[in-house]
Amino acid sequence: MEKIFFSSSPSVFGTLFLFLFWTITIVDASFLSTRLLDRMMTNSEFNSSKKYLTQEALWFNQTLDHFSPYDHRQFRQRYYELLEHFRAPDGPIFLKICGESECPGISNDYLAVIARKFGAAIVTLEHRYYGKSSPFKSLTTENLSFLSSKQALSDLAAFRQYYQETLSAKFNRTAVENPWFVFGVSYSGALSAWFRLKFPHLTCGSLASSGVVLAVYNFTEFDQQIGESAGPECKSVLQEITQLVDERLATDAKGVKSLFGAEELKIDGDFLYFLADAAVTAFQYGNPDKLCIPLVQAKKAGKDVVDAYATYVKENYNYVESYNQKRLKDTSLKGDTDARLWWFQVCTEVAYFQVAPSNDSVRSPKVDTRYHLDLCKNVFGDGVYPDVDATNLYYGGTDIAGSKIVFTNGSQDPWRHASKQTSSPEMPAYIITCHNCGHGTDLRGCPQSPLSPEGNASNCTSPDAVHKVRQKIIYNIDLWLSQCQSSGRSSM
Ligand SMILES: *[C@@H]1O[C@H](CO)[C@@H](O)[C@H](O)[C@H]1NC(C)=O
Ligand SMILES: *[C@@H]1O[C@H](CO)[C@@H](O)[C@H](O)[C@H]1NC(C)=O
Ligand SMILES: *[C@@H]1O[C@H](CO)[C@@H](O)[C@H](O)[C@H]1NC(C)=O
Ligand SMILES: *[C@@H]1O[C@H](CO)[C@@H](O)[C@H](O)[C@H]1NC(C)=O
Ligand SMILES: *[C@@H]1O[C@H](CO)[C@@H](O)[C@H](O)[C@H]1NC(C)=O
Ligand SMILES: *[C@@H]1O[C@H](CO)[C@@H](O)[C@H](O)[C@H]1NC(C)=O
Ligand SMILES: *[C@@H]1O[C@H](CO)[C@@H](O)[C@H](O)[C@H]1NC(C)=O
Ligand SMILES: *[C@@H]1O[C@H](CO)[C@@H](O)[C@H](O)[C@H]1NC(C)=O
Ligand SMILES: CC(=O)N[C@H]1CO[C@H](CO)[C@@H](O)[C@@H]1O
Repeated sequence: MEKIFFSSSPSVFGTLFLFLFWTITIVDASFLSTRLLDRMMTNSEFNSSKKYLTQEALWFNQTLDHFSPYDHRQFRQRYYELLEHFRAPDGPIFLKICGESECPGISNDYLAVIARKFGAAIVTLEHRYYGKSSPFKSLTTENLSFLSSKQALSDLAAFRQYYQETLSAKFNRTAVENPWFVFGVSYSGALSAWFRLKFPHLTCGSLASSGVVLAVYNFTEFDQQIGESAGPECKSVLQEITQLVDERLATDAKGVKSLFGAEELKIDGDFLYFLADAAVTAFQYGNPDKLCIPLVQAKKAGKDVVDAYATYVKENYNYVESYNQKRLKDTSLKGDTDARLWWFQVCTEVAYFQVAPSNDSVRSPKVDTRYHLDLCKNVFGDGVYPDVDATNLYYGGTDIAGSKIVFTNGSQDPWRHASKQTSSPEMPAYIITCHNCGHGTDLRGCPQSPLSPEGNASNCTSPDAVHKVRQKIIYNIDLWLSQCQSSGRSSM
């Protein structure tokens, strides 16, 4: 099972070159790194039951519109800092980018282990609009016009300058820069890569864990990957369930929805999308057996597979309301705003429409392009649809012309088809291959279901696959930080 792909042929040269360079210059540090890491991972000091390392919010005055010459409005943006491991005053600063959800603190994941090793401070900035960083008290479509990845990247740049100045002032230093490194998982993994692309002078390098840098309109590979990750047996049960549910929707919609505790989903597409996602998350977050074993068992025992799936969904996927378009239209800041905000980004910039492929799909064929476009229009109004070509033109998609960016992916993660999966010079890509390796496994371990930020590599079916990629990550951070420091600037 365990297989690590290093680089595909066009990129071997680049990676090899870096490797040789590094062996000559800082070989001692490398062995130290590995040993230290092993010791730390077995160290009981690393309290994995603690969800957040800090939840003490700090605030920063951010510019609302980075691209207007005359709009000088500001809003309060939330951030966190962790100086516990910081080797003052010269240590590196790890900027952990928060993505498309509320950011309640600095989570206790593998990044904390790396930070300790490098004597790094960790700072994290909540994404504009999410959580407590909303510029407006009402999230109308008009008020969402400053919600974009471009604005978010400029937020990060402005924050990076502000924090550097604050830290320098604290230590009475002038004209000195600490070396920075940026990190992110998923959408924030894409932001991490794009930050290094657009602001190479502000960070020594970037880790884009499951970073979805390619905007995809009809994202059929997503459903195909679910089928592949499930394997033939589980896949065919999932397909049977889809077919039975589609039939029951035609005859007794209310009954089948209530079986899943989803009566509130009046639009059939919302219901079918919810059912598809409930299965997706099992694979995305590294818990395939929890879903597949009971389904396959039910099938073999001749039981009703729809009932078996309903049991799974009700026990493990309690997110019905975020699929309800009626709720998605709610513009108030009360309750959970994440779903509305992310759909806005989906409907304007990145799409990733998780449509059923025309053949052999796991999800219902009714989850199609039309469903997504109708949702965008219904929730946000006329004229709101994603221009993925413009997004890919701006960032380059998988042809991103960056440098010093590590891309990592999990073998069972459906999102990896929107990430950069092949190495290129100065941008190594690694895949973690194992039975429950999903989204962000390098930082979060396995399993992380349902949706928890922690994780423990010893719970992956191949801890060694995770371990090897983690060593590669450390190797790259070490290398790029040292190049940054030796050049006396935050970038080369
Ligand atoms: C990870 O999980 C294993 C087994 O569940 C446990 O023995 C180990 O202490 C955990 N490691 C960490 C770092 O939490
Ligand atoms: C780990 O953190 C949890 C939650 O903060 C706490 O209850 C527990 O006592 C801690 N354990 C250790 C060994 O420090
Ligand atoms: C942010 O702006 C407010 C109002 O203008 C001001 O009172 C506050 O001191 C500013 N905070 C920071 C951190 O600059
Ligand atoms: C935008 O939000 C503000 C409150 O922050 C509200 O007063 C205003 O009406 C909203 N604008 C629109 C067009 O809804
Ligand atoms: C910075 O300078 C101030 C004023 O000279 C002094 O009080 C403070 O202790 C210094 N801080 C550090 C960390 O050196
Ligand atoms: C997406 O799929 C729809 C429906 O199959 C099709 O009409 C459309 O042309 C596709 N768009 C792209 C950009 O592939
Ligand atoms: C449809 O899917 C089946 C099963 O995976 C496959 O055998 C067949 O070749 C596919 N047909 C097309 C047109 O892709
Ligand atoms: C690891 O697996 C064990 C046994 O299945 C489980 O009890 C534990 O909660 C898991 N740990 C994590 C961090 O998921
Ligand atoms: C770096 C790496 O191993 N990339 C692989 C990720 O998965 C795709 C599809 O299976 C391969 O084509 C890549 O080589």
